[in-house]
Amino acid sequence: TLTQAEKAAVVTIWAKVATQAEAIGAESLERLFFSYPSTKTYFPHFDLSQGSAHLRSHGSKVLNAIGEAVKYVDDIRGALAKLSELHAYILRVDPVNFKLLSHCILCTVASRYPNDFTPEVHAAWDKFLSNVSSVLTEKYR
Ligand code: ZNH
Repeated sequence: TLTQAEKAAVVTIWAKVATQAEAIGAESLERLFFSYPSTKTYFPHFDLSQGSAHLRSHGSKVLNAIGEAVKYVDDIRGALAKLSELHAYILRVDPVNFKLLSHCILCTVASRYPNDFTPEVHAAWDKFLSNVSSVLTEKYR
């Protein structure tokens, strides 16, 4: 779990990210598919070209879910319960991919807000994304 200081850091960086959620979500996905091409296999039905409508709408869904986790940071499990079932039972995304996407989200945020991305914010954001990933992968069996 996050300390009070870590929660505060997450809320602060999220306030900036939320204003650009669609663009940041889309860029994170572009980075994911470009750096880790095997992740594209989950999206055969998407147009994955840079800036596509699919990337923007899916990117904004992913970031909105992260926003819910920020809002309910003390109950991420409850906030993301439905998504957790979706990823485990229906989508069956290999859990390793969550680390890759988290890394790409981290890079995107760092490159867009270099001055805000202090070591403390980096550490808190990384830990927070890792908590989100744990929740989304815990229903696997
Ligand atoms: Zn996921 C979907 C979130 C990760 C794959 N996702 C989804 C959605 C959301 C999400 C919100 C929508 C749902 C509905 O519609 O209902 N994810 C998310 C998050 C994360 C994720 C938050 C982390 C952080 N995913 C992921 C990964 C992968 C995925 C890693 C792989 C690679 N997802 C997916 C898919 C889908 C989803 C495939 C479906 C899409 C469509 O639309 O079809």
